[in-house]
Amino acid sequence: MRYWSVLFALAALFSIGAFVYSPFSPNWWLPNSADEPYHVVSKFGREIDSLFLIILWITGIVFIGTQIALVWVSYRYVDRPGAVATYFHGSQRLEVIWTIIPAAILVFIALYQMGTWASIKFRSAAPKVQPVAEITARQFQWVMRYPGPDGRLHTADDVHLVNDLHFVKNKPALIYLKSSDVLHSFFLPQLRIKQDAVPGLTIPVWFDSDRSGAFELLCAELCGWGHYKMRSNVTVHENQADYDDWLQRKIRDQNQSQLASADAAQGGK
Ligand SMILES: [Cu+2]
Repeated sequence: MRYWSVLFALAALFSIGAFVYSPFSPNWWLPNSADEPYHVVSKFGREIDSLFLIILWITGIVFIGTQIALVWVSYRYVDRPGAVATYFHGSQRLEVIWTIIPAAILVFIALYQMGTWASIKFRSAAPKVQPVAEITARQFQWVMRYPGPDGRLHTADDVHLVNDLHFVKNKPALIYLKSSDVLHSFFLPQLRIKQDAVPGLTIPVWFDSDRSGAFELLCAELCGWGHYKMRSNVTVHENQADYDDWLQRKIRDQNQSQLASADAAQGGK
């Protein structure tokens, strides 16, 4: 029955088409900002994407090769009357070859990605800047603590917000990530940043954006029934003055609500 080889060929053609198409359509398989689908907005984003593409090329070429072999073998060695199957134990040489080639590819990827990994994850690579905020994940929100006018965290003038991350364009942003209950994962898809939030640990995370605008922060670790509620806003400000304006407004709001609650505690006088 050669029909099977035709069926395999169709499935292979469809998948190979998807492989060939994907590098030319980043918006199809990589999260980019909605209004500029081809523009990766961060330095790490570009590095991560080039790693994705290299892996896509390697797996794509191997995939195309194995699919062609699969279709050819199922076509060429179809069951025919009178054809007798032969059995053999295996080929040591073949096994050595198909072990060494993937191992070499894995070693290449492991070495090739080291620089990117180091610049995103090694603490020695963290930018020497004041943190933008301390972010504590909890079921089910991101509690964000921004340094107030004194520029320092954990002082009386800190600004407390929920699900609202702000930082400035073209400047390295550093946050301290915590969790107060279970594992969460701090995920900035358009910036290609992902870091687990681990109870008991304070983990520095840094990133940048060369484009101002609105992006997303998600939790990428299924952390309970309300996991989806951790989708949050990210705002990248055009410049420091813009950011300072925003923070001033938040400080005013916070002071007002504190006054209001103090007022209410005193019986509304
Ligand atoms: Cu979560």
